[in-house]
Amino acid sequence: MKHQVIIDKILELWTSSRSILLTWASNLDGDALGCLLALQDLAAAQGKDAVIVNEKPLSTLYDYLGVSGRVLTKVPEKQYDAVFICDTGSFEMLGNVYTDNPELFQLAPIVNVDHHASCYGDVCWSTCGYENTSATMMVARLLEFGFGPQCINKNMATYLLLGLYYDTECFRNANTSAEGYRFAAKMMEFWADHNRLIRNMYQSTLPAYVGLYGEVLAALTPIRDGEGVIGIVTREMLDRRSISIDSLGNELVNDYLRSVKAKYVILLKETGKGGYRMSFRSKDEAYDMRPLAGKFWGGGHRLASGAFSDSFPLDEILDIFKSHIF
Ligand SMILES: [Mn+2]
Repeated sequence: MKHQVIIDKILELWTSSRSILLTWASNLDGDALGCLLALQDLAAAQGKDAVIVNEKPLSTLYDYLGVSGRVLTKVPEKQYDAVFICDTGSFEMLGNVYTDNPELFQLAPIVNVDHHASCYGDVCWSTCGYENTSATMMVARLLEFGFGPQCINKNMATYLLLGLYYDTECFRNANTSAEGYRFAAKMMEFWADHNRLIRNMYQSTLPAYVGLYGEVLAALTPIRDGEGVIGIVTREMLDRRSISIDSLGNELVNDYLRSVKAKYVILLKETGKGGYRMSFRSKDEAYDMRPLAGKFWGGGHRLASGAFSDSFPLDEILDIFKSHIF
């Protein structure tokens, strides 16, 4: 289906719905969150009732937005005319929100807005490629086309810009595109609060976390003369600082570890049960992180992948990394 036909269908469904469920996969993902907050604000302005639900409470990383009360962890029992899912690859990724509400997902029309190649839902608008660097760019297009640019107020523009900054790491990763810059310029014209986003996304690390990052960075394990480096967050480091693993986000791997001169970096985070969460970041297309993540049944993108293991001890994991040939 042509994009415009799908956009028309989505707008038709939005317009005819009074009660809407908005949901997404990861409570960390600022792009999905930006989409849903903007849609909820639009719904409120139009006298609709839209609720945002995630299986987990919103990460404290977003405290600065003052919206944690808007994200529920259980779907309120009532009639829904439509379900909008943003930036999420499959129903299964919704976790409890999906598994606890089988009837809702069977009966209500499902709209899937995603900038990855996903295919599910009654109306699926999924585009991958340079033209949609973030899902918020798609939502902005829906809002502008359906209700005119004047429907995007300062808060909504800030939420939409958050999505772009989250997915491009503020124009620093391979998702960065000319369209992304144009979109950011447009959101700035709508008075998006760029300073607030930058201050809170990149300049608000608590001293205990900076201390943890310093300890990790001071003890890096090089692979093949520094071709790659591994950073390790141990359970003990976290416990000593009363830092929970869930509060870490991607800051350490994206902003600090990746600043080290190497082709690729790997971060291991030890969980309470002796398992390891793994993040892989490449800075060179020739270093595809997916096969390495695949050795631990993980996956993702060429330049950014993830995995989890609770079946290998640390020394075996390090041996697997060191013996991998790209
Ligand atoms: Mn996204």
